[in-house]
Parts: sequence; structure tokens; C-alpha cells
Amino acid sequence: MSTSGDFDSRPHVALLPSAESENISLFLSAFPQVTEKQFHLLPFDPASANSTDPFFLQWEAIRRSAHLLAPILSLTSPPLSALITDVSLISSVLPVTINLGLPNYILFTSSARMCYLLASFPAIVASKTSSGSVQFDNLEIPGLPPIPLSSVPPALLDLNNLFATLFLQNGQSFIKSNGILINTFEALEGEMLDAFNGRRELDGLPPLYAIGPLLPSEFESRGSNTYLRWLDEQPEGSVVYVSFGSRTALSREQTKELGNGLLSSGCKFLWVLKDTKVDKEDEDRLENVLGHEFTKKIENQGLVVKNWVDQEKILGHSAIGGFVTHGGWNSLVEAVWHGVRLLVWPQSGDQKINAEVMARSGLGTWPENWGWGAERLVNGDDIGEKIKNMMGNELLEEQAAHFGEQARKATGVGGSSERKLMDLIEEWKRKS
Ligand code: G50
Repeated sequence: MSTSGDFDSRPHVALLPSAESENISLFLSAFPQVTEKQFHLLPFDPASANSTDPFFLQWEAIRRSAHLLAPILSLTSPPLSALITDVSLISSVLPVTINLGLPNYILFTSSARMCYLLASFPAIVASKTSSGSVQFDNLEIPGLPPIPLSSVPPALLDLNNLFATLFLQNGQSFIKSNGILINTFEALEGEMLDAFNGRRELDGLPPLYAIGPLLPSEFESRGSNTYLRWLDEQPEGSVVYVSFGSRTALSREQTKELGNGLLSSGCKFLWVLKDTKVDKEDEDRLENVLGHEFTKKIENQGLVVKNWVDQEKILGHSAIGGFVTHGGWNSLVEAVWHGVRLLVWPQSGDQKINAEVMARSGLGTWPENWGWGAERLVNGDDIGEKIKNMMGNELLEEQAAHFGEQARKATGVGGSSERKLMDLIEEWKRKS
């Protein structure tokens, strides 16, 4: 379903960035069997929500219009068997589907470890809150390392924050939903899935279906190919890919230290540089950020890209030997699929919890003393050292290759994820 709304009068809260609406059109032409239903949102005033984060505001705008889904869902022909709702919207959509008697499944796009925190959050809040701030001890998980306070998404520690409010309500919705589809797989997070499922009866939680890895489709592939041609010229496994996702921009100082680190690592690199402080239209953005001399040095050793890249193609390229990443779950899952080892540097949100999953599986390293992104300035020599260690670590390379194979097994015919999804589809067919 595509959404449109009219609160994009402010440039930073555009409801549907053009890249996203383009993606929806490409999706619809790639899958002609999919029927589009327009879902028009009510006018939304961002000032009425307790946040300035454009992502959280976008969720809130959709949530406030969720009741308008009722006629769209009930008039669909043939009638729907089930609805799948993104976790960020679930508590606002569930009342609608419960009313219609329509099964509702949650799509969870982070790790099972993060899902465990979400399922536990209502009880944590109920038992530990004093004056709006969450008093959080280690979250114990049977058979697995606990989640320490230092790894909890910072936005969750203040219950007045919009994200924390939504997180609590969405966690409370788990027990009323029919199941949770999660973008992970048994070989990667089997113990975590067992721990979650072990709690189900006690806490009334629905089944957790690991159906991943879910990866970008061919239709999403676009963008310039100059960096792919550059990769074609590099020896196999020699290049470090560096990206902190589409939401994070490092500070100017940290960007310079990262540049120094990449140079001192001695490795070739492909660096997606995002610096929101620099004017998008400026042709020499790189020089503005890093200075002329530095830019020249960098150009001898690596390639810096400032635009949107096709990450799936990059991670799948044989020249890539390692990935310096913020630890967004989609990025991690794509890297695992392509057997690329990791250096995870969590910036915010669920990223430390995800980093733990990767470190525990031996897929990568996570220098915990680097803290959250903006918490401290990490020195270039330290960064260079960690990159060099990752690129020289054969154990990580073997594990990455192993999990890449496991990921393919999981989604192949008869694999754990494929079976889960097929069973669900059969169940939906029976009920329709
Ligand atoms: C963004 C963020 C912090 C954070 C997450 C973000 C997630 C993703 C899953 O996406 O954990 C999730 C989204 C919404 C929700 C619950 C879980 O209500 O800044 O933790």
C-alpha cells in the first residue's frame, strides 16, 4: 500500500522522499500481480508530536490516519486473508484489523535480539519507571549474554520521547498479533529465537517466524556504475567498503579521523561519505569536507562516493573484503548474505544490539569502547588499526563465508526460512 500526505511543507519532513516514491513505482512495475491501494493521510502537524526525527514523524503521521484503513481493507476483493504490518505501526493498525476479524502479522526488520527487547519493554517500564525515565538493569536472556544498559537505544531511556512511547505501545501489541515475521535466520540467531519462543507460553507472545535474509530486489538496482567499474579493477577481497547508512552523518572531525584511519590502514577502500552540513549541489563537496591535500592522498588509495549507491552490488562484488558499518540490520543482513566480514561501529538506535549478534557469531568485530557515534571522537590511528586487523583476520573471513552459505540454505527450497514462509502462506490460503 502506498501512502501520501500533505505535511511535506517543511523540506525535512517530506512524507515520501522522491527516492521512495520512485521505489514504489518500480516495485509495482516489477510485480504487476500487486494491486496498489491509495491510502491518503490526514493533514499532520509535526509540531504536535514529541520528536524532530523525520522517520519517527513519518511513522506518527501514518499512525494517526490508521483508522482510515478500515474501509480500504474491508472492501478488498477478493477478501484479505491476513495483513502484514510494519512493527513501527502495529499498535495503531491492530485495533482496525481486530475489529474486522482480520489476522495481523508483524514485520520486524531488526534482529531477534532487538525483538526480544521490544517484547520485554512493557514489563521493564511497568516495574522500573520513576518520573518518566526508565531505570534499566541488564536485560537477562536465558542462555545468552544479557543486554546491558549501555546497549539500549538511547531514545528508549526517556519515556517522554516519541520513539519510546511508540516502542512501548508496539511492544504491548505483540500479544494481540498473530505472529511476527522477522528478517533473520536460524543459523544466525537460533539461540535467540529459542529464547523468544521459550517465553511464548508464559507471556502470551505469538510465534516468531524467521524468514530471512530478506534482500533488495533486482528492481531496486540503480545508480551510477563508476564505482563498480573501479571495483572491477581491484584485486579480489582487497577493498574495505565504508558506509554508515542513509540516516547517519559523522561529524566533520570524525569524518577526518575516519579518512586518516583509512589511509593508515594501508587498505584500498570504497567510502560512501555523507555530510549533511555540505550543500548537496556543491560540486567539490569532498574537498570542502577533507581539504585539497587530503583529498589527493585519498584518491591514490581509495574511492569516495557522495551519492546513493547500490549497496547490494557493492557487497556482492568479489573485490570487497570487509565492511565498516554502523550496524543497521539491513546492512548487516546484506553483508552476511554476501559473506563479507565486518567492523561494526554503532551510531544509534538498535545498532549496538545488532553489533553484539555479529560479534558473537564471529562475523565481525565491534570495538565497544568506541561508544555511540557522537559520544566520543575516535582517533584515526585506532580506526586504521581496527580496519587492518579486520582485513587480516582469516577467522572472520571463514565465518563470513560459512554464514553466507547458511543464509542461502535458509532461503533455498526446504531451508528453514523458506519452509516457515511457505507454511504461513498455506495457512493463509486455508483460511481464505
Ligand atoms: C530506529 C531507531 C531505534 C530503533 C529502531 C529504529 C528499531 C527498529 C525496529 O528503527 O529498533 C523497531 C521500530 C519501531 C518500533 C519498534 C522496533 O516501534 O532510532 O531501536
